[in-house]
Amino acid sequence: MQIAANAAIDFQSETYKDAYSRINAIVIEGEQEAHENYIQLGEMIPEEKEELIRLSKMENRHKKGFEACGRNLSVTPDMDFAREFFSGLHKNFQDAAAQGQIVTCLLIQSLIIECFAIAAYNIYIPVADDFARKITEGVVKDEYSHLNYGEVWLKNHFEESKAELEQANRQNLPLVWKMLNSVEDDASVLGMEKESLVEDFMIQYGEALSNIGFTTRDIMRLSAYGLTG
Ligand code: Y39
Ligand code: FE
Ligand code: FE
Ligand code: FE
Repeated sequence: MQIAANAAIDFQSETYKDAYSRINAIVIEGEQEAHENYIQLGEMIPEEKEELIRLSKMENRHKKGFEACGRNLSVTPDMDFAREFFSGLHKNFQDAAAQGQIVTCLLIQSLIIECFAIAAYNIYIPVADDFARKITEGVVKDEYSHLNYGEVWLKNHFEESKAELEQANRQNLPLVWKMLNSVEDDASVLGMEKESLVEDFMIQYGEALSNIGFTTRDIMRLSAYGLTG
């Protein structure tokens, strides 16, 4: 007989709620920044502004959904922690946007952050409380479409984007591993193991790079960058 993966989790314990106050905040802050990033991308790619505004509105809905998940468990999200958590990627996105570097901005938001979100939400769903699971199942479907947006744009501009993608990957992928390390213990309290998160991220990110046009050899090199750093 199959026992639900979350049967043993006490969602009301102080330990769970303390860890949730940081993970929930990260997700809320991530959705808020994703909302802003897609608005900014709409300014940078005016011919696709309408589509990008549509994505930004989806991110805003995600944020509201995850705020409700925190309220449902009577948890107050630690937003200071979350802003600090995202500060590296946030700064790199802002610097790239200021220089009109569409490719770098797309790599940060539509590849790295979306793959991070997909991995985290996939791993969270089986161990989530019933309320959060329903919300997260709806959200993760949208994240695949955001990832797809970035893949299609970068595939269509692959040759002229390749060098900037390499550089942006080298600059930003190590930040992802640092971010994961910094929440490893909290994620584990929620029933999410770091090795599963890394595995799922690598699968999503590798598939994305492949869809854009990178060779298997390139993908091996790019996707492990900074992993053991
Ligand atoms: O595109 C999006 O909606 C992404 C912003 C959201 C990112 C969520 C990042 C989740 C990281 C959670 C780490 C848990 C271990
Ligand atoms: Fe989202
Ligand atoms: Fe998204
Ligand atoms: Fe797996």
